[in-house]
Amino acid sequence: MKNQKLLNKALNLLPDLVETKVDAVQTVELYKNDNSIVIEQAVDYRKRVLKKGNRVCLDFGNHQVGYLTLNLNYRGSHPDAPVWLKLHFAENATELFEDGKSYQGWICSSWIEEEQLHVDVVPSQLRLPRRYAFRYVMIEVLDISSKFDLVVEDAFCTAVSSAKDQELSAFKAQNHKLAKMDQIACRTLHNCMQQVFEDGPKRDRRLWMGDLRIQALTNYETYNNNDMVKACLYLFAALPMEKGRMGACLFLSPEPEVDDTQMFDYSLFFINTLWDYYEATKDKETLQELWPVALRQIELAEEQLDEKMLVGDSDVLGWCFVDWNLNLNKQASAQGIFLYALSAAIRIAQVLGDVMTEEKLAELYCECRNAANLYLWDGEKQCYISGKERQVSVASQVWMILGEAIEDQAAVNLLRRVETISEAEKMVTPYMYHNYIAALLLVGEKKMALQKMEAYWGGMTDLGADTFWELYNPENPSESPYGGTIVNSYCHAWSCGPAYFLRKYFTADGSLKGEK
Ligand code: RAM
Repeated sequence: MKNQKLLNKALNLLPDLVETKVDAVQTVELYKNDNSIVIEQAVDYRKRVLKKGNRVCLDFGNHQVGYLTLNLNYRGSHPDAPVWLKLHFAENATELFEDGKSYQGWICSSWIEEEQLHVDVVPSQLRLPRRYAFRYVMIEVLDISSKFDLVVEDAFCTAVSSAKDQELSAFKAQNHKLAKMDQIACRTLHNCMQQVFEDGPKRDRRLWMGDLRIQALTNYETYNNNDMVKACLYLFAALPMEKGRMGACLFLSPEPEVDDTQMFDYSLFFINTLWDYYEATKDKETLQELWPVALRQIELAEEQLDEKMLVGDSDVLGWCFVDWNLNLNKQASAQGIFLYALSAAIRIAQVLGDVMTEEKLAELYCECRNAANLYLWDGEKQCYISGKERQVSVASQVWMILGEAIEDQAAVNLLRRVETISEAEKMVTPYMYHNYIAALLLVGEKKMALQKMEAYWGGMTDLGADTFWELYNPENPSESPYGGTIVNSYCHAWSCGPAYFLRKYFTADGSLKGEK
């Protein structure tokens, strides 16, 4: 199954990591006031002598991904027993108020960034072997001999990323707020750029196809590490699942291997990501070499169409991600995503001069587009519906627009109309919001795109985000698809889109660049 030739290409293109030493910038105390968290500067950690039960919280000033080192010393008698420490790392201050032990959700609790360890020798330097994603570290002395006290004399993080800040393209935002949004988005991408584009450095720390599409787009406007995108495309192509299906995500260690998860939408996004890569680089050789892999995804998706040329309902479709709104019916979104992938495939076939395939794909596109408009359009509600229950959702409209099942003024009207349909299922991830903003821009609704971006990503900024999150539902900020926010990721690459949108579409004078 594994294609060693493609794999070697991928491995040779993987970037090196850059290490940066980051000191803890201050010591803080955190407490809750009603529902909000108050963070106050506290006595410098170096000046504290820690006894049993004492805690000290270090603030590293911004979101970091790396390895923590603590220089430990003591006051009093020679240490006559080990020091028993608990360390709690937090990307977001809220994590420090959650109890890892009470988490009962479906995703593994081992993602919770807590450690307990014994230090036998003090003074000593403690370098934690595991990489963490954090801004804050709470150090708690669980037990220590009464004959001595612990002093943390120095604390620093060896931060790692393959993104080089000196290579970040310059950008002048329209105003201070947007500049901040861009900066947070860039930091999000930066911290997810490790050996591959990770989805989140706290969790799952791996390469996912759906996340890669957005990261790659943002990368072209920011760090421009195009070889890294190429490496990721080759990794996916080299490590297919059965019948050549693209896996939804893959692991690098101990050996590169595809996960056993497949998703209808993520397999197809390989095609769009390949096309975007070609548009950014004009690297035709890669386009040519990976074209068969891309085309195979269309063939496999086509097998899932029914006699009406419709993608099946959620119960037969298998996993199609779309969003973490767990009520969402995915059928209409999947149909739109298929159209979206098909149109990228048609463009690839054109560039490669593969006329026969181009014609076949164009025919398939028309059939699927007609089916969407015939069977999934509700004439009364004047919007797309999804599944047997005829569910209305924002996601369905967005993907039909991105798949160009509906265009021009009709598409503009549709996006405005769906806002007024109260029962319409909403979006809960920056991932789906990204696609929503893309749809608004595609239909020329730039003002609304900017407003929505300001309201949504700005909402996270107002809540103190240093990096943008995996999930943010303005109506329920403590939502989690995992049965507990303690495993949510607060630096999640699929939310780095503002840097892409602002840089590609909005200049400092407010005009629209690169309009489609
Ligand atoms: C989350 C992952 C990743 C995403 C999948 C579908 O669990 O972190 O970002 O692509 O869901």
